[in-house]
Amino acid sequence: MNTEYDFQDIFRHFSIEGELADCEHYGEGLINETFCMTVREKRGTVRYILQKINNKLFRDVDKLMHNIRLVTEWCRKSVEARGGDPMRECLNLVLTRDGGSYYFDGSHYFRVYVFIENAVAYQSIRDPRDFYECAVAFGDFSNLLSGFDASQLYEVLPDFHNTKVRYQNFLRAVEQDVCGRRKEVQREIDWAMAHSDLCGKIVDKIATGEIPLRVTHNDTKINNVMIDKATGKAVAVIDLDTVMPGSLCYDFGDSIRFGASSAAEDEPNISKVFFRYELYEAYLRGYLSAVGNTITPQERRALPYGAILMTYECGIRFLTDYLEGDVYFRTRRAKQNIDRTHTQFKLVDDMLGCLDKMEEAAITMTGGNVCKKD
Ligand code: ADP
Ligand code: GN1
Ligand code: MG
Repeated sequence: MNTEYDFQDIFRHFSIEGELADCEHYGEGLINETFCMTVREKRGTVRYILQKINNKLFRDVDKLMHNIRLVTEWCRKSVEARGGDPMRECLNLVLTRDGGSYYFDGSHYFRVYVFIENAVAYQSIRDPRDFYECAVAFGDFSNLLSGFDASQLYEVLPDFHNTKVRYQNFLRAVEQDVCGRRKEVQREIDWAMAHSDLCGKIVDKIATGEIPLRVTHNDTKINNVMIDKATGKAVAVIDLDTVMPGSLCYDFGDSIRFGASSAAEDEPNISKVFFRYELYEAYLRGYLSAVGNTITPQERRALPYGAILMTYECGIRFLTDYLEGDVYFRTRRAKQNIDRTHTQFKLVDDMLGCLDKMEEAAITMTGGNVCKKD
């Protein structure tokens, strides 16, 4: 048993009837500290996920857990209503003995989830089928939550995908140039400025109500999807720390940003980086097969812009961070944030180059709520 924390004491605060037999580090998450608890219960040996919440990033744990509690409760009811397995197809919080969603031991915050057995969260996409399954998982997540009133959620990371605000932050970093790096990245700054018309493409539509606010996950990577070990099919979406009100196009777009690239996010050799259109189509197909009929025609049309914007936004965030001295994104080598900026901007260029084709596919592909061309 790991002895970093008093796990027996932590365990006793959660409503689990049994005896804690073991508790060890688990998984490869980078944000929280995750453990697997093995518990001897009447029904046999049962595993649970215990997480020490990263309260440096998520400073208001009450708000964070308010979001997670509401979303997991809603998902469980939706899965039950469709005759699915609510202990497997969504995250389930185990409450504390006094009905709370987390336990504070005086210095750390802990929460417990039911362990989703016989499933794996892969770190990278092994083949296009994984990417398709990732799309099914996030499409289904949106579908399960389509009736949920997103205004009940707190914005735990305010303006997370407000591209206009991100652009203002970028301009401020250019202006202040605290590290004297501005000259070195003038070409990248010029590129970002020349594409600033992108910023309002979704934010403005949310403001006018043309695109609805929904529950968004905001970290739609493959390692946040549990995939069934035997069938290779998506089981559930995990890691709900960043659930917030947002546009469905953001979640779709962020998956495309990370998954439909030919190379790593920080690939230094830009000639290796290009947008893999066929993976975009695979994701679109999976997403539309699962998202259901609540996706609106306006949202379908905006899916390609979701991908472009998430990539542009990430690019300007990397560039901002470089200008500010690499203070936000973890770097292992000098200029890593410049390499990251380059890959994102190259992908945006590629996507803009095939925007018509991307839009055509988003509008005409079957699944979801089919819509007509303008
Ligand atoms: P982080 O926010 O640090 O990325 P995650 O919530 O994604 O943390 O969890 C880290 C890892 O723990 C996941 O990649 C997965 O392997 C495992 N994990 C998380 N929740 C569960 C669960 N309910 N059942 C099984 N494994 C889980
Ligand atoms: C951060 O650390 P990770 O990979 O979960 C960032 C995302 C970026 C991503 C780029 C909370 O996510 O928004 O897209 O880096 N998460 C936060 O690699 O800022
Ligand atoms: Mg994770």
